[in-house]
Amino acid sequence: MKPTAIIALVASAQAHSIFQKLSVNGADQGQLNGLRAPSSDFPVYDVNDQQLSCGLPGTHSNTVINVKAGDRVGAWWGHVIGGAQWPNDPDNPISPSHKGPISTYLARVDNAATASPNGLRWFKISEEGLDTSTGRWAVDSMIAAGGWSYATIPRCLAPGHYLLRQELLALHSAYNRLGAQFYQSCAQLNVSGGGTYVPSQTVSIPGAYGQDDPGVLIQIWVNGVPDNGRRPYTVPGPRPMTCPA
Ligand SMILES: *[C@@H]1O[C@H](CO)[C@@H](O)[C@H](O)[C@H]1NC(C)=O
Ligand SMILES: [Cu+2]
Repeated sequence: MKPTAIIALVASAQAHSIFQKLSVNGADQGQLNGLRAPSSDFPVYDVNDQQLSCGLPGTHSNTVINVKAGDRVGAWWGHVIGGAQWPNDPDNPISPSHKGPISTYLARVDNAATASPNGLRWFKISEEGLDTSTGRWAVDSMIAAGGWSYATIPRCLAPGHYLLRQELLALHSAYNRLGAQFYQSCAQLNVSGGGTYVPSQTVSIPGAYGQDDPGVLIQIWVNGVPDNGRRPYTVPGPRPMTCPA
């Protein structure tokens, strides 16, 4: 490999991110506790990759985190495991170049500590894309919140074990096919309280996205600004579930 190629690889590696910690109503649950998180900060590029479910290989906690329906859970993102790669790391929690949406999904499982992440029926509980009035992406909100990105466990949800999957989709190079970068980990939850609702509309992951979906293969740079020209951006996948009235 030529030295220039190595430098290019290192430069791109420095820009990635890992979801590696959970909070419940603001209470930090501890580094990698209750999580399945990649050890590498590299993304998944292929929407049909099995690792699109809970991310690249890494740690797998034995813990299941207790939450109540209606709780606000936070996912914490960092450049590498532990957060910053070095003091004043400008790419922690992620390089600001990595504009894009953040989505949170749940899937019912029998045992969140041991369930396979594949073959599950996922439903989305929250999404943030682009604010066309400000040009602000979900990733910008996450950086402004010190690496935290939040979702609320729906109040109507039936109790039981779930995997929670948060996905950050970086679109800065999404103008190339296979250029969009999917980052994700899963948290292992035991949901109590709540109601009886079990969403019937679900998707497979992988399976929910196509490589050429308009939210995956997209040029967000318009006149040198990564704001999609302030045109509406539709986050890939289904819309978030809503509780029955
Ligand atoms: C889930 O949480 C409920 C309520 O705290 C608890 O009673 C139950 O034992 C937990 N179940 C499992 C399998 O962890
Ligand atoms: Cu990156």
